Amino acid sequence: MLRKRALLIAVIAVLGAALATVGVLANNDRWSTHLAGQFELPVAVDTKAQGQATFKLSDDGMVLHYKLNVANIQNVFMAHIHAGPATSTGPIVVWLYPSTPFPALPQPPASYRPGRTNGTLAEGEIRAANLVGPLAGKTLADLVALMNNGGAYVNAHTSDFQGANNTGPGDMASGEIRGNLHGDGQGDDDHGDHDHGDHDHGDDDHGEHGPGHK
Ligand SMILES: [Cu+2]
Repeated sequence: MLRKRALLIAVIAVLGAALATVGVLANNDRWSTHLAGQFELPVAVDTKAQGQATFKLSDDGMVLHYKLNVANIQNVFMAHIHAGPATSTGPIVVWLYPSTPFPALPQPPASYRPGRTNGTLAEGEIRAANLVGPLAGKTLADLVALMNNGGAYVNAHTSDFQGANNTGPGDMASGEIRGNLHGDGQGDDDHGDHDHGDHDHGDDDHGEHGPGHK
């Protein structure tokens, strides 16, 4: 009798967890991530640069509004959403900064910000037409599915446009700061949803301020 009851409790617990997971996946209309050098792959980047990216889906699911705030980043020139889990790198699926791909020439591109950037690097709207790479021709729902499943990350790239690439902070063309996207549930406020245990930053829970601002 006791065993049966224990089994029943276990089943209820598993069902509850499953339903809670489905609920979160179904209800996300906001996503965010904290970008830092420690999350870069294949090797972490020792940099003071940080970032915070936030995304909010319109009620009709056709427009994804985004904002990318950065702090203490040097020589930034592009930032993207990439497809890929936290454990690997993957292709670009959305251009965040600049909002459309730049041509190979001239170098450096118009988006180049030599020296330090603090504050909002990019803000705009993503529609299906903005999807590139493996998501080209797909719908925003396909991007949302990636973001819900831990399959998308934001990466910001830097360069001094001299000599070799990837020589250190301010010259990381492969990516200087990165953060894996996670769902923040649903709501219209900009506060309170950033209680995920894997984030150890304490001063940037409000979407209007870049991390590192006091
Ligand atoms: Cu990128």
